[in-house]
Amino acid sequence: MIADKKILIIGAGLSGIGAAELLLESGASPVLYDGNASLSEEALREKFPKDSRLSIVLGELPKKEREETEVVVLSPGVPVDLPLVEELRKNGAVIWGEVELAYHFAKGKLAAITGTNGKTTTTALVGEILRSFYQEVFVVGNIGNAYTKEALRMTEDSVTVAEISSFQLETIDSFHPQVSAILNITPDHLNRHHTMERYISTKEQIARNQSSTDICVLNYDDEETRKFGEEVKASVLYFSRKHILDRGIYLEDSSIVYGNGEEKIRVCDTSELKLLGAHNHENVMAAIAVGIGMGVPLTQIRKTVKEFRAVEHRIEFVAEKSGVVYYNDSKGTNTDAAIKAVEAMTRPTIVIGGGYDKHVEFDDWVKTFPGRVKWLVLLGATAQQIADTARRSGFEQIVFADNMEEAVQVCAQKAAPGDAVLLSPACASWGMFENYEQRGRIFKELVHRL
Ligand code: UMA
Repeated sequence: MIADKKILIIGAGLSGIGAAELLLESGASPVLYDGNASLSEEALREKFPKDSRLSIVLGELPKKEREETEVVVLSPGVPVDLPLVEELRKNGAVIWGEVELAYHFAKGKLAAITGTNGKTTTTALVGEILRSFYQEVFVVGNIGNAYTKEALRMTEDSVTVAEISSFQLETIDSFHPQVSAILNITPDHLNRHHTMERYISTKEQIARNQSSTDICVLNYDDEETRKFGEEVKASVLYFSRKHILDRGIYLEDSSIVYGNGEEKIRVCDTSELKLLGAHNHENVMAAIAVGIGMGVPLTQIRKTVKEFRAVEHRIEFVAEKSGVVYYNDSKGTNTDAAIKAVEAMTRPTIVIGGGYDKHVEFDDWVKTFPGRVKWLVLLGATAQQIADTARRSGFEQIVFADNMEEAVQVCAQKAAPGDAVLLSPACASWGMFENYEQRGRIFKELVHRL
């Protein structure tokens, strides 16, 4: 019985608090521990009902807990090779991740999605696909909603989609989704996983408990995940942007097609999607595959993918005004993300850029402008630097704006029907806004007022 165990939760963030709530509700008396001594114990305690049987420890973990703990629940941000974790393991404690703990209490059908890029968008879209068909849907995990927070509310009729990071996969044991997906694997988080081999094998853990009656969705265009398809026990459903598949979801010209081994069924055309960019077409194909795996009829899937408007602030469709389409990519806080956004544009585009100065170069971003960007509207501390970089590469169509309101006005004047306006600043928002969310919301409000 979990209630009788001596349980130590490490990390008092979203995961740790979710885990503590779940354990308290299940009758356990856990210790919530965080290495950061400057956290406020009072503020933490306020998150729980009065008289909770919860101990809170901050800073140094006393010897008693080091020796007596039987189960450790790790937050994903806590490395498994931390000396404290090693010591607890040596003293006989079982180490579970927060996801593993949640899984023990969760009920119903489960889809789990991992990958280096696109996890959040794909998970959010799968959530919508599930909602179009099932009554009781949960969207949990790395997306920002701790799995443990929801697990006790689930019933046998629930369907859940979980975004699962490589950190969370390091500490699973019996976690067993009926449908798993690995979207892609490129180098990331190597400071934590140390080698690319370890990172890859960690991602592959998502399918470790699956059997032939389960489904594993994999990217056929990614060498690592394609190879993995040959060894996995689950039945593989590939998706591909570059190859026609007998069985799987693929792109043929601009159509997304589902091949079920017998016939080819057209799902939709990429021009019907509100999600833009090749990377998003992959996310949509993966979500369709997961939806099929979870038993959602194609009619519902088709309708949902066409309506889905992206996660807020990530090349999010805002509105069409006088034939001009406005996109909010306020999450484009670095040049890599801003490049993806520019490359995703299918219309002549006016870009709003600039912001907080992180002392980076903008050359790679500016190089993507020819043939795509007609005007660049600049604001914030980096405006002059970006303008200089653009001019050096021969791009002269630049306007400076003092604030977002002026920037949106300039865009509306310069844009012709058939154009797009894209807020994708390649910079953080600080100095003018509290955060990128506020920047994006102000932009959207101004667009709606046009
Ligand atoms: N802490 C310690 N000791 C350590 C490390 C951390 O005590 O050695 C403490 C910190 O002081 C802090 C707490 O742990 O108080 C934070 O725990 P955490 O970093 O695991 O963060 P959570 O708030 O629990 O959020 C986590 C995910 N964060 C990470 O994986 C870093 C969230 O993903 C996720 O939404 C949430 O659980 C709910 O499932 C965020 C993320 O950045 C979005 N994920 C990475 C990514 O997407 O690249 C993996």
